[in-house]
Amino acid sequence: MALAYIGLGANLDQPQQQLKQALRELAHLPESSLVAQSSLYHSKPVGPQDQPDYVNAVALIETELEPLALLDALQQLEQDHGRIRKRHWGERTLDLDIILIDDQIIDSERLQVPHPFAQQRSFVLFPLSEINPQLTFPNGMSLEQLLTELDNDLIRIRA
Ligand code: ROI
Repeated sequence: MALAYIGLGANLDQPQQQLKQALRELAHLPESSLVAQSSLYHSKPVGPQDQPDYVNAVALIETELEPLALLDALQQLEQDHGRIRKRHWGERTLDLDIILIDDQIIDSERLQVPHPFAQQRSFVLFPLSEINPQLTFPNGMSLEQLLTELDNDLIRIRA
C-alpha cells in the first residue's frame, strides 16, 4: 500500500467541472481510495501566457497499484476527459501528475517521481500544504521551507 499525491490541472472546457469530475474518478480508481483533497485554486499559467488561467488542486490517494499502473490509470482518465494538448506547456482539458509516492525516487523514461518541477510550482505546493503542511520531499526539502521561497499567487475557489 502506497500513499500518492496527485496534482490536477485544467484550463479548457469548464476547468472547475473537469477537476471536480476527476476528483470523483480518482476516488474510484482500482485498488485505491481517495484519502484527502485540497481546495480548488485559480492560478496564472506557468509557461506561455497567452492561454487561459488554470484551475489546480492536489489529491492524496492510497493505492495498491504499482507506479506505472497508476500512471496508466491516470493517463486513461486524461483520455476520458478528451484531453486536448495543443502545444508543449500549453492549454489542456485535464492534466494528472504524480507528485510523490511515499519516499520513492523513480527516474525512468515514462515516469519521474517526485515530479521534477513540483518543488518550484506554487500551484502544486500551496494545495499540497493544505493536505499535509509537515511534508518533506525525499531530497530532504521541507514543504514549509519551499513555501517561504514562493509567492502565493493562487486564489482559492470557494466551495
Ligand atoms: N500552469 C498552471 N498555473 N497550472 C498548471 O496546472 C500548469 N500545467 C502545466 C503548465 C503548462 C506548465 N503550466 C501550468 O503543465
